[in-house]
Amino acid sequence: MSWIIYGDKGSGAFAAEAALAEAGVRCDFREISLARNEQRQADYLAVNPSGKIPAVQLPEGGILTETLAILLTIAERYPAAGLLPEAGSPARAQALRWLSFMASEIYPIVEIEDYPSRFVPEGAESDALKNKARPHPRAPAHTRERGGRPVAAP
Ligand SMILES: N[C@@H](CCC(=O)N[C@@H](CS)C(=O)NCC(=O)O)C(=O)O
Repeated sequence: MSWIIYGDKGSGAFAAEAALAEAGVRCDFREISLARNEQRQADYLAVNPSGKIPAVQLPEGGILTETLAILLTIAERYPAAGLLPEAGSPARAQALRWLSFMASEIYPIVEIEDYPSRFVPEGAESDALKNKARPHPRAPAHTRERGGRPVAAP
């Protein structure tokens, strides 16, 4: 069996797809359309009850969700691909920091921007929240790059 990625084009599922491609591993892609709200439909909720993409089906069977867990699992299973720096190294620590930052700081704000009416009443308040949330994950001041490298800790 091969990996199956449940995701949508232009969504955060790209990370799992990119990691498998970097590792040279074949996968099948099952499209779950966010525009059609398919992530909230019963057949997908049976795959991932949290109603989020991505989810992956592992080659041996079984579903894995949460991008951070998916990426670490891919890196662990295909060490020859060198997706993460050497275990125990300072570079590994920094890579884990950025992965954690993505999962804990950026992803939750994407939900606020994409679905503000889940947090405040629809209308002016939800538009204002969307606008407030938008710049944060795209260009947070503390992660702005200088010379192509991050200059500050999250
Ligand atoms: N904690 C999840 C978050 C995933 C997530 O927020 N995915 C977005 C798409 S990029 C999603 O499924 N949004 C649909 C929704 O919230 O209804 C992860 O790290 O994988």
